[in-house]
Amino acid sequence: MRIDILTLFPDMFLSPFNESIIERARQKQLLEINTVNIRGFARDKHQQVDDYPYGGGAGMVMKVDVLSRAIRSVQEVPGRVIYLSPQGQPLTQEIVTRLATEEHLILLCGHYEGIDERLMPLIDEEISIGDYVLTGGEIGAMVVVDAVARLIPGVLGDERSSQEESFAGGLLEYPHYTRPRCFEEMEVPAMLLSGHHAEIRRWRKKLSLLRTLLKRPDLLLHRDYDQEERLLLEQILFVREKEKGEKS
Ligand code: 4GX
Repeated sequence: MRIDILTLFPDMFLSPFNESIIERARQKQLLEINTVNIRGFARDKHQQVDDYPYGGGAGMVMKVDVLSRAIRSVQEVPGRVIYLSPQGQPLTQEIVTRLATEEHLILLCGHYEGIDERLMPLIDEEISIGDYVLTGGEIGAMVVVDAVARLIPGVLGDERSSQEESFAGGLLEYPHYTRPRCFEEMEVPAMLLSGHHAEIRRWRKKLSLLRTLLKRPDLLLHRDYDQEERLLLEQILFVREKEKGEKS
């Protein structure tokens, strides 16, 4: 997958993309990331990339001619152009999964009051990373790259881990434990030491459901449940007295 990032601040991406899993994905050529400095497409002597808004008002607007040249410069291979903005579709794992199937993404990072509206025909999709206001689109672009990259086959060491985690199944993750067995009087749950793999799997699923119910009940509303999940939820919601304390 190729990702081009159009930005006024390419240096902001240096450490996030030159460390850890993203760096390894680039080394392995599973992912090609290019940062493109928008200022390089300004033509006047001051290299101006923004200007005063028509009609007046505070702040500056990014220039449509400069931005369109920047976008077209990376379109020798057509790519999906995404503008990071609070007005976009809120980013979800579903959107991330769809973006991960693209061969070429072009992420446009805006600053100031945003971009000239006439750039919109060149933009395929507007995405927001959440309902809050950032100083620019760069951190949003990093979030998109990070979430998409880990779904590219070969990027995570263990192929199962991207699917087993949070949200992949629409549920939060079950709790994890590692050594020592006892820390400040807190024991690792006995179930995990039992060696009964089928029961451990069920126990984890039940705790995923319980945790989602307590922390993110909104995630449970529009979800399809299989037979096992219905049973586990029923157990969670209607534990009868005599069943308390029994292994469940
Ligand atoms: N999720 N920002 C975009 C410029 C801007 C201002 C107004 C359109 C209209 C953001 C977010 C975000 C800050 C990026 C403002 N664009 N990006 N920028 N939330 O807050 O992605």
